[in-house]
Amino acid sequence: MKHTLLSFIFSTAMAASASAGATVLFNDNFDGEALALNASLSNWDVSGGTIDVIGSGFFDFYPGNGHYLDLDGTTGNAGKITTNTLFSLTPGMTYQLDFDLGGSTRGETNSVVVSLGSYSETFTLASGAGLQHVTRAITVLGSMSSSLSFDHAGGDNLGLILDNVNVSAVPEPSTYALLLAGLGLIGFSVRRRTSR
Ligand SMILES: [Ca+2]
Ligand SMILES: [Ca+2]
Repeated sequence: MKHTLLSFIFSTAMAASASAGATVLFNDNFDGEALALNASLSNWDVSGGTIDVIGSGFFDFYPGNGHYLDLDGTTGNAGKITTNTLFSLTPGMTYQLDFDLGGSTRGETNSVVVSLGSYSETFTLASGAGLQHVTRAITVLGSMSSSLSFDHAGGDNLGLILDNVNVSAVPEPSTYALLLAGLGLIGFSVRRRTSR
């Protein structure tokens, strides 16, 4: 009985932390963007070159993914895309960055630099690398405002494929630990009262 109550409290706490968990700050699957070479985007600024919006019916290198980006457009100069959203990054939160990145499928290796806050990482994919899901957990030491960017190298009009970009905020595990410790104390006092 006591154990059942405690495990109920524990599972409730876990469920609460899971549902209260991730807050989506940004999501773009590019399906709402019109198919076009050297396109502009609703949620991103394009600079330093161009990108193409391709997909179903128009250079569909990865069928079944709606519309997506070729990060090296058709002007011989690869683009850099930067979110219009400026993220307020604060310590105590983990920012989860997710995106799908694919090889160009057209015979060459490409690389892109992905940046958010103090996080920066270069991804290099061979032509046939396939569409890969990337997940990164990003923490910050001090509060800062930052946009998210993908900066593609080169400029031969054949670039990496980008789709399904998502940024979520998740409370750090230490926050959960405090929550669980608090609920554990409640469980303990309930148990003492029950045994009296
Ligand atoms: Ca898509
Ligand atoms: Ca290329």
